[in-house]
Amino acid sequence: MFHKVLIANRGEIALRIIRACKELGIKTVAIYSKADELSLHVRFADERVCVGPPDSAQSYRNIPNILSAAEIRDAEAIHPGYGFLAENAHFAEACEAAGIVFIGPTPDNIAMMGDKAKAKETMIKCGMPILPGSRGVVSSEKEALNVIKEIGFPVIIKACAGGGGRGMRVVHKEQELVNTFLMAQAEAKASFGSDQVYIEKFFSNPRHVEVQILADKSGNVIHLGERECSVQRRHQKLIEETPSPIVDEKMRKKMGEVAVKASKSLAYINAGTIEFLVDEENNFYFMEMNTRIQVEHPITEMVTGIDLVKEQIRVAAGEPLRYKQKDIRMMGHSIECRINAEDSEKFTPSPGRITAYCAPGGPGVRLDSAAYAGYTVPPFYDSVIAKLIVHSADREDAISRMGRALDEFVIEGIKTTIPFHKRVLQSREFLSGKYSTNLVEQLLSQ
Ligand code: MV4
Repeated sequence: MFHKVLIANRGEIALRIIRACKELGIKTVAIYSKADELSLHVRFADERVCVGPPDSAQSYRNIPNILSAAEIRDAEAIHPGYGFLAENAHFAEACEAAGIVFIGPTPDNIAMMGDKAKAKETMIKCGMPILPGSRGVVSSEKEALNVIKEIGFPVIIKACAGGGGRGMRVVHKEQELVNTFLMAQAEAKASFGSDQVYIEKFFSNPRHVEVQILADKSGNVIHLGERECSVQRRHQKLIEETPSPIVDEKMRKKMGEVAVKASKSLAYINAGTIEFLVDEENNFYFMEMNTRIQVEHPITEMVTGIDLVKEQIRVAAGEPLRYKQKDIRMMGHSIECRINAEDSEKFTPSPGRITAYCAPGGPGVRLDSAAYAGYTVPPFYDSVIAKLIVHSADREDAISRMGRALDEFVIEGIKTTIPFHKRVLQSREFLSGKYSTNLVEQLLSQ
C-alpha cells in the first residue's frame, strides 16, 4: 500500500479522499490555491503545498506544479478526485512518466472515453446497447442527411470531444439541418479545438441512470447497482437516488452485466461509471463512460456498505478486489441533495462568508462538506458546498428523512439551493418516482 498520497483537488472531495487515506494509514499531501488557504482540506491533510493563484488553470490544473509538489513531498500516488485533472489523459501519462501512480485508469482508457464517438464505437464491440445514429464522425451535411434517412428526425448533433451535455444541438426538421450542422461544427471547434461531431436519434423526456463499477488489475470487475440522476438542471445534477424507482431486479441485472462486460473488454482499472439514457419504454442505451470517482458516489456507498474511495486506492496499489459480484447487496434506499452556494430560484452563484452553519445529524444522515461557520466560499470554483446524503429502509422513509435533515440544516450569510430541494422533495412528480430529466424545468415553470 502507498505511504503517501497527494490529493489534486479541493473542497468536499479532497476531504473525502483525506478521510479514506487516514483510514488506510496513508499520509496525505493537500494542494491548494491562494484562494483556499483557509479551506478544511488544507487543514486536515498531513502536509500542504500552495500550487498557484486562485485561477484553477494556474493551480488545481497546473500539471508541472502539481507534479513538483508530489516529487518534493515524496508522494507515491496522486488522487485526482473529480473535475480538474481527473479525466485528463496527458496528466495520467505525466504521472506515469514521473514514476507516480495516477489513481485512475490508464491514459489510453481516459483518452478513449474522452472521444465520445470513439467510445461509442468501442462500446458496440463490447455488446453494449447504443443510441441509433452515425457510425463515428459525420463530416458533411450530405453525410448527415444519409444518416437521418435511416433514423429519421428529430436528431441530436454531439461534439466528439464534448460530454456531460456540452456541445449538443437538436434538429427537428430538414430545413434546420444545414445551419445547425455547421453551427455545431463551429461551436465544437471553438469549445474543444476539434470540429468533429456525430449524430444520434434524439429521445425526448429521457431518464439518466448510471451504473457504478469497480475493476482491479487482475481483471476482476463488479457492479454496484445504479443511480438515478434525472433531477438535473442544465446538465448539473441536483438530486440523485439509488435504487432508481424505475429499475427492477431484471433491468438491474442486465445493465450491470453489460457494464461489467464492457469494462472487462476495455481492461479497465479503477472505479468507473457507465451512463445510460433510458427511454419511455425503459430501453436503456449507452451514453458515456466516466473514468473518475463521481460526485454522487456516496449514495452507492450507503446502500452497498462499500467505501468506493478506499477501493479505488486499493486497486490502484495493485490489490485485488475484496468483493465478488455475489457479495454485493443493495440495502434500503439512499438520496443525495447537492447543496450549492446559489440562489435557489435563479441558480446564480452566491459566494461569500458563511456567518452561521449548523449541520444536520441523527440516524441515517451523512454530510460530505468542507464548509464551516466563518468560511468564505470563493467565487472561483464549482458551487457545491455540501452533499447531504440520507439512507433509510425504503424510498418513502428516505424522502421523509431528507426533508427532516434539510429542515435542520442552517447556513446563513450566503444563499443556497436548500429551499429548492425542499420543493422538489414535496412535488407530486418526485414523490411518484415517475420523473424524467424535464422535472426541474417543469417545476420552475409552475
Ligand atoms: C441525448 C439526449 C437525447 N437523445 N442523446 C446530455 C448529457 C450527455 N451525456 C448526453 N445528453 C443527452 N443525450 C440522445 N440521442 C438527451 C440528453 C440530455 C440529457 C441526458 C441525460 C440527463 C439529462 C439530459 C438533459 C438534456 C439532454
